Amino acid sequence: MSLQPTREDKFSFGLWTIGWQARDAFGDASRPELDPIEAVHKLAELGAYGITFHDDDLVPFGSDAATRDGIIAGFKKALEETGIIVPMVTTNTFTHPLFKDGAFTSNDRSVRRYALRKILRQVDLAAELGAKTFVLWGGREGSEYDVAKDIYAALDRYREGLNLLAQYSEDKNYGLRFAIEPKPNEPRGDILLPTAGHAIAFTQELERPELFGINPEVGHEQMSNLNYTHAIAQALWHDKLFHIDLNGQHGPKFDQDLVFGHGDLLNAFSLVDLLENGSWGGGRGYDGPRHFDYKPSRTEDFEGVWDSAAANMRMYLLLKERAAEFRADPAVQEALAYSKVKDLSTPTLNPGETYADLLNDRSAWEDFDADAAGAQGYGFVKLHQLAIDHVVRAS
Ligand code: GLT
Ligand code: MN
Ligand code: MN
Repeated sequence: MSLQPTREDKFSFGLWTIGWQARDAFGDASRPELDPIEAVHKLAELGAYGITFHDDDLVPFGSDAATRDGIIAGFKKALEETGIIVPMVTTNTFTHPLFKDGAFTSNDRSVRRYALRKILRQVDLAAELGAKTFVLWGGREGSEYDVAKDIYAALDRYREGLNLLAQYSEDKNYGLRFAIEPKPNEPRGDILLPTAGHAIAFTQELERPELFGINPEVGHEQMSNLNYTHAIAQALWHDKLFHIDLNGQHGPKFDQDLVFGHGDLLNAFSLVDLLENGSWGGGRGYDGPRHFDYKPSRTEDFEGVWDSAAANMRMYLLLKERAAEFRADPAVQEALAYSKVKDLSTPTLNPGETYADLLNDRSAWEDFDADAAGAQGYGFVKLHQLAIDHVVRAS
């Protein structure tokens, strides 16, 4: 298996990732601006297939129509020259001070109306560039003070806004699918739809739930101390994994946006195994873009930026290779059987069996040796060690 990325690997990067100038709450930018055209060419050279962006990443906020048209034309030319595609776009509803209390859910109705206009304009550009997915990260939708936000009303307004986007996209035959990106906090003290589970539940309340899924980010779930692989498995199970943001995080702290796999490596391994190979029982994997949403560390110059971009793809391919070897290993198959991992796919009732049949089955209760079952080990540690042996290539 080659560790050289190709278009078939479907690796994509946000323009705001490699273009991050490393301005943070405590310090100024440590890198100059990156020209989006150069970003497209460089990503193509490194083996990526896609680039994604917020409206304002490409066209600075407040640009006039002629400037906007010129920038978009230049960007399209770079896409044509390189073959790089735009699988997803999103809108910036968090940087400008006007969004300090949110966009869809700002207490100020005029801000909510302006936000809808800004997002609809980006929906048009999404369609123009052939994007399939529209991501919605509501980083400013939330509060610091419980008494200052009516959460019922905020969810009503969120729903109203998302319903409008779906209706617009359908009326225009854009065929877009919308992916909500959960995050627990930062920049707001508490953000609405904080985890994958909250966001999935919310999609069920929309007029066209089938057009809405989620875009979970590794670090965002791990900031809540949740298991990212579990979140992705459940999103796949609900058919709601519309897009994915890969990066690295060291547990519950500020959002680190490290290179993929540079945080919890073993969780990254189980994730890649799931995305590539599906579940043990035959549940589907993921065939969409492998999108990296990371921040090249503030310590890096441009050489470090491109090294870190390449590192994301290398990490993914390394883990993909190790996952394939893990699955093919006879010792793993044996350990899996001992651990009864695949037995979980067998329905608990026989075909057509009713609760009356179950109640009549003496082997399930009267004759069942509960103590013997309780004494039996599962061998999970041995199985887990085999996974680690593959990750670190011990043999
Ligand atoms: C912002 C955020 C990311 C989101 C981006 C999409 S913007 O950088 O931290 O997690 O994916 O809006
Ligand atoms: Mn993040
Ligand atoms: Mn993200």
